[in-house]
Amino acid sequence: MPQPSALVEDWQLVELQTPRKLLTTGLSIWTPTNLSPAAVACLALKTTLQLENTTIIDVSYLPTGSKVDAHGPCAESADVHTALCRVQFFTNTTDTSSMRAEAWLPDEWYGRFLVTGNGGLGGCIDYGSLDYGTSLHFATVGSNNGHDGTNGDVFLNHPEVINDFAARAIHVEAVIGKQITEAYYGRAHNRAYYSGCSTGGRQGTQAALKYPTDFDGIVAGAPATDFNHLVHWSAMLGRAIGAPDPASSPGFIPPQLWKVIAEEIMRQCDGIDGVLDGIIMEPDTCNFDPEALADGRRLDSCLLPPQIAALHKIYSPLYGKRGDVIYPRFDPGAEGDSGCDLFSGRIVSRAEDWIKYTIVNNTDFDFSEYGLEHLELMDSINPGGIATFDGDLSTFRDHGGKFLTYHGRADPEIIASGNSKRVYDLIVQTLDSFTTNVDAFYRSFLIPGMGHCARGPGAPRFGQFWPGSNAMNESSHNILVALVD
Ligand SMILES: [Ca+2]
Repeated sequence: MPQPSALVEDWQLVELQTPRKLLTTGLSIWTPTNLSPAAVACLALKTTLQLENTTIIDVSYLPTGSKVDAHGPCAESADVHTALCRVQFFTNTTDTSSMRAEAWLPDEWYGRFLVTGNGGLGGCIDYGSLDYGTSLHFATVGSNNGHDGTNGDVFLNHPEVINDFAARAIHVEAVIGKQITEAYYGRAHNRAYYSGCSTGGRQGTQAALKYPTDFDGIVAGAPATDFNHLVHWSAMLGRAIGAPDPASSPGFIPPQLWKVIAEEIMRQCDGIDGVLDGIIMEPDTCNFDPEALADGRRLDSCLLPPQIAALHKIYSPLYGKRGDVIYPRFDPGAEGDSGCDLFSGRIVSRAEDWIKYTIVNNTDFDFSEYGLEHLELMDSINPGGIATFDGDLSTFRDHGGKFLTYHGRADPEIIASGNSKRVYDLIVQTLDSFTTNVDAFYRSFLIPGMGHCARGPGAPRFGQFWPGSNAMNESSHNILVALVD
C-alpha cells in the first residue's frame, strides 16, 4: 500500500479544500491518561450524539495499525490504516426493523462523505471498504443492510427487513451518517459519495433512482440490477444443468470437464480480438459452438448430448414466452477451470433463499417445480421494489449527480456482464440520448478479463476497494478519485 504521506500528497493534487486536521502529531503511546485532542473529541460523542431513532452502541478511537474484529456471523475483520474515530450505532428503520451501522471518521478529513455497500444477501458491514474509504480521507459509513449474516431466512414474513435490504438501509445510513459526520467535525460535508459492488452495485443504482439527492457521486460495480430476473436466470441455470447425479441429471457437467470447455472456448474465441492472451475482449463476439466437444476429436472431451444441450442453454440468453430477453447469457470465457457456483448442480443459495423466503414463503420449496410462472410471481410481488431496472435517472442527473459503473466481462459468480449493457441501453432510451448527453453524468465501463468485482487475468485493480491493492491513488488510475474529480 502507498505510504500515508505519499497518499496525502497524491490527493492534494486534486484537493481544493484545506484538509481539516484533528490530530497534529503521531500517537505513539495509547493510554486513557494520554489522549490526543482527536481522541478526546471522539470519545465525547458517546454522550453528545442525539440522533432520531438511533442508539449509540459504542464510540472508540482507533490509532493507525489497529485491528477491527469480525462481527457475529460476518467473516471479515480489517486492519485500520489511518487513525480514526469509530462510531457504532443502531437505528430503528420502522417499528419492526432496524439497522446496525458504523461511521469511521478519519483524523485527516477532506470534507467528503462516503457510504459503502454490501454483497450477496448480506448482512455484513464491509470493514475493508470502511478502511479503504478512511485511508482516502472520506468520512465513511457502512451498515449491515438491515440484518446480520449472509442468509435469506431473515426475510421470511418480515417485509420491513426486505424493504431495508432492497433500498432503505442505504438511505437511512446516509442520513444518520451525515449527521454524525457533522457533529464530529463541526461542519457539514461538501460532497457525498457511494461505492459498492455486486449487491452493492445494485444498492448504488437503487439509491440514484429512489433517493436521488442522497449522493453527489456513485460508483456501482457489477450491479445486481434487474434483480428478480437475475434470480430467475440463476435458478433456471441450476435447472438446466441439474444435480450431480448422472442417473437423474444426464446434463450435469462435472467440475473436471469445465477446464476442457474453457480451453475450447478460448480456442474458438481468444483470437477474435487479435491477441491470444486468455482474454476475450468482447464476449458478445464469441459464438461458442459446443458441438466441437461432441464430435469425438478429443478423447478427454467427449460430452454427451444432454451435456451439450446444457451448454447451449448456458451460452444463450434466457427468453420469455414472447421471445423477449429475460436475462442475457453467461459470458463465454468467464467459467474458469472448474466451473463456478452456477454450475455446481444445485441452485445457488442467493437465488434459492430469495425465492423461498420472499416469493413462495415456503422453507421446503421443491425446486424441481420451479419455472417461468415463478418469475411472473416475482415480477408481480417485486419484494421491497428490489427489481432496480428503471432508466429514469433524471432527478439524479438534474441534481448534478455523477454515476460510474463497471462490470468484469469474465464474471463467474452470478451476474452476466451483458446485463450492464441492457441497463445502459435502458437509461439511454429512457432519457432520450438526443436531448440528454448521458456521458456527461453516467458512464459504464466493461472490463475485459475481470471477474466478479475484482480478480481475473484482465486489469482488475483500479481503486474499486481495498487499501494495499496497488491501485494508484490518482484519478487516471483510481475510480473513486476519478469520481471526485
Ligand atoms: Ca484475446
